[in-house]
Amino acid sequence: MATDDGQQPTTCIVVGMAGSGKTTLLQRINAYMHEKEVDGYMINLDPAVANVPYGVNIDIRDTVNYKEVMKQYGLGPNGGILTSLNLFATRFDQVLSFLESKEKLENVFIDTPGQIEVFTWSASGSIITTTLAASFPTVLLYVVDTPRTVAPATFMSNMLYACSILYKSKLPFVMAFNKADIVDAEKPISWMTDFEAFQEELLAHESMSSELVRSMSLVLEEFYNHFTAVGVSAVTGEGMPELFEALAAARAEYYADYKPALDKTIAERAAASADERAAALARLKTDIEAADGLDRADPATLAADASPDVTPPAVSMSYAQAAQAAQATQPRRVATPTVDDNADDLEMPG
Ligand SMILES: Nc1nc2c(ncn2[C@@H]2O[C@H](COP(=O)(O)OP(=O)(O)O)[C@@H](O)[C@H]2O)c(=O)[nH]1
Ligand SMILES: [Mg+2]
Repeated sequence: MATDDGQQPTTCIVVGMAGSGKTTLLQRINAYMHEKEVDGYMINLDPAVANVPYGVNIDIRDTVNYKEVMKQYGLGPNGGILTSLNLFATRFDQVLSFLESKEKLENVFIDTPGQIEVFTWSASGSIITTTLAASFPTVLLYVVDTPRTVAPATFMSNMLYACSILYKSKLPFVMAFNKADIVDAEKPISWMTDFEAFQEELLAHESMSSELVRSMSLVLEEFYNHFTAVGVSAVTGEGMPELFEALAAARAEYYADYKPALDKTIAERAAASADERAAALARLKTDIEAADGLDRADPATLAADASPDVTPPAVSMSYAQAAQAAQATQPRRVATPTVDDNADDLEMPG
């Protein structure tokens, strides 16, 4: 099992629907880390954010100007954001080296573009996530807009989205029910463990989709076992200690489950490519031996080999006779002049 030597920072990628409060929550998290004297590092990957309200250490906006990208490539806002992220992903190895060179870092938080799918369903988002997860204990922090998730149907669609991200990334997952200052997060969180409570809520909100939501909730039961959910407020700061506890547990999960699986995949790939190399080498050796054999083997045997369906003639020939016969059937090598359109380039024998 991969062990945690405590040397690497927990890398937390913050995702969530637009307006769920990712950026504001990071501002709160940053303030909390300062207060607790925890070494943190903040990275902003949202090229379209007007103002980053926390002290950002690495900002995508310093590298790519998303408005310029829109103009240059004739793109709309979403295309501009995605292309900017793609451009940044090509340089992500530099970010990685930089993080690796930092000492004493405890936490790295990464803010992602407002529109969730720009990060979670893009090639660059996958590249950034897997690159980070290969080097650091990485955790996904999924931010939920709690006031918009208190109806069973919206709760379910948000959970389905989270579920798709969890299974796509396979990374340890923490769910932060944000804006707990507006709506108590306890109720939606309880729906994950208390099936009856969710059914009651469904009855109270009976609609056309109730049956579908009911069956979905059964399907998602297994998914709910895979993460911790905490109620937080980016505005009041409630739930911060619980959030950091959940992140620490997710870090442990990274070392217990994700890292060994990753190491196993890497080892399997290395073994597979070693096998491939060995097989290619064996093929090459056979080919060389066969070619070598062509020069030295008994021509009669060769003739038999060449047409295995034909029984070789039952005449006994001495090796010398056979060699002679074989020689006689060899086409004579005649030096033929090469014809080329460009006669000047031809080297004529003297
Ligand atoms: N009341 C309340 N509002 C919040 C909270 N977190 C974020 N907001 C508001 O939600 C809106 C969207 O927040 P933002 O951080 O930009 O969301 P993002 O798109 O996920 O980064 C802003 O108007 C924030 O002020 C919270 O915990 N409580
Ligand atoms: Mg934001």
